[in-house]
Formats: sequence, structure tokens, C-alpha cells
Amino acid sequence: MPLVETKIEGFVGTICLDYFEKRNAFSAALVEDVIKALDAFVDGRVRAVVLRARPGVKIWSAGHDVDELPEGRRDPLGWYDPLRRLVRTIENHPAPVIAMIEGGVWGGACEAAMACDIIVAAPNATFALTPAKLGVPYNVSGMLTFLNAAPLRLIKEMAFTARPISAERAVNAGLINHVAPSDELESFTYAIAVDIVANAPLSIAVMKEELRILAGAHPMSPQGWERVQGLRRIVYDSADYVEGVKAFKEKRKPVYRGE
Ligand code: LCV
Repeated sequence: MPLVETKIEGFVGTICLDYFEKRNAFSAALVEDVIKALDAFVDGRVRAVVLRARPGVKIWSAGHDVDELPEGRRDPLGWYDPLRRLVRTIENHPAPVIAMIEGGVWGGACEAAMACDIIVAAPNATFALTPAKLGVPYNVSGMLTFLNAAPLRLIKEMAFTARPISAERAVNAGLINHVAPSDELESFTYAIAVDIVANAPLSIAVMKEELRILAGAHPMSPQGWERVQGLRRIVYDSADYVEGVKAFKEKRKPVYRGE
């Protein structure tokens, strides 16, 4: 049973997340279905993609599937982690991907949305960075996605407080492109897609790739990389990381001791 619904109309492809029982948490299975859909759109010569959830949802996506996080002593966000693969697939997709958002966007789903090229949200959309809430050591390329999406100070506030921010605050900060009234969200979003598909797809694809390469062009020395990896290992080896995942599964507030 696919966890997404897809369609192609003209040159516009749509991927609708359809995993209500886990609030569209990006499990390996859901990520696989999204990646398959994006790959099929390349062959289908789709020129713009809309990534959405079902109309009227309260939660666009609950983020990484916490049940699939390692219980400790292993990097929870390594290169082949489903969420990492999803972010790279969106960034490498030749056509622009427009995230159309209603409801809450949590944790890794914020990164998936920010990896999209354009974000259009309803007024009820909220965005929350949650690694600190779960005790997770987010990874470097993920932090770069955030850093490329919003001012450093806002990213720090979101990352350190783990508090959701409103669509209004997000659009004022430039984290999202537009807030559209809920009853106009679809028409507003697809109007952008129609404008895009009327333009030269090859020119757009090369500009998207140029911007991806330039946005990711941040030098990090081998020592800097090793230092960050060492610090991250201390976190995912910590009792706090185990506590964060355990508390989530036990549906209780975590108690962090800084060890
Ligand atoms: C697995 C879930 C999830 C879920 N995973 O419905 O960025 S990082 O580093 O933190 C990264 C590791 C990450 O993305 O972590 C995940 C961050 N996500 C969150 O903190 C959001 C956690 N979820 C919630 O706060 C609530 O579920 C929301 C507000 C999203 C929806 O609340 P609502 O009352 O509508 P439930 O909480 O009842 O959730 C319905 C079912 O989905 C599961 C949840 O455990 C429940 O399962 P059961 O029916 O078996 O109890 N679920 C929700 N989110 N991220 N499973």
C-alpha cells in the first residue's frame, strides 16, 4: 500500500503524503515512496513538483520516524539514513520542488521542506526544529540546509528552543516564500508551478544545480570535520540520547542530565 499518492497534470507532478497513522512521519517506507515518485517524474519529464499532504491536515509531517532511530551508540543521521536520502533527492531533482504546507512541520520534515525550492504555507502552518527536544545530534549537512534557509539567529532560536514558529514569522524571516489563505493555498501554489513549467526546463535545471553547488560550497577542514563527528558521537553515545528516544516512545517528557 503506497504511502503517497501521485499524479501528473501537464508538466506538473504532485506527491501527496498519505501516512496518516503516523502523521506522515518520514519512515524508510514513506521516504522510499517519495523518492520513487520523484524518480518517475524525471522520466515523465515533469517540470515542476508539488510536495503536499492531504487537504486540511493538522500535521504536514511529524518528521523523522522516531521508531526507526537507533537506540544509541550509532549515528542516527548517517549518510544512508532515509531522511538524508530524501533531502538529497529533493535537492538533486532537476525540476523545482514546491512544498505546499498546511499544519505542523516537525524536526527532519522541516529540513525536507527547506530542501524544497519554494515553500507556500497556509496560515496554520508551523515549523519546529526538534533535535534538542529529542537529544539528537543533528548532522552537518542538515544544519547547512537550515542555515541556507533562514537567518542564523532564527535557526539558533528554533534549534535551541525546539519551539514551533508560525507561518507568519516564517514568511517574515524569509524561511518560506508565501503564506496563502487555506482556501486559496492550492490555486496559489499551482499558479507558481504553471509559471515555472512555461519556462525553459533546461535553464531552470542548471540554475537549480548551480545554486545547490554554491549553497553547499562551505570549506570545512579535515580536522574540523573530525572534531564535529567526535562531538556528535559523544551525543549519540550519551545517556541523554537514549533518554530522549525512550521518553518519546513512552510518551513522557524526557529528563536530561547533560551526560
Ligand atoms: C514516529 C510518530 C511520530 C514520529 N515518529 O497525534 O529533527 S530531529 O533530530 O528531532 C529528528 C530525529 C526528527 O525529526 O524527530 C522527530 C521530531 N518530531 C516530533 O517531535 C513530533 C512528534 N510528534 C508529535 O508531537 C505529535 O505526534 C504530533 C503533534 C505530530 C501529532 O499529534 P497528534 O495528537 O495528532 P499522535 O501524537 O497521537 O500521533 C499519532 C501516532 O503517530 C506517532 C505517535 O507515536 C502515534 O502513534 P500511536 O498511535 O501508535 O500512539 N508519531 C507521531 N510522530 N516523529 N511516530
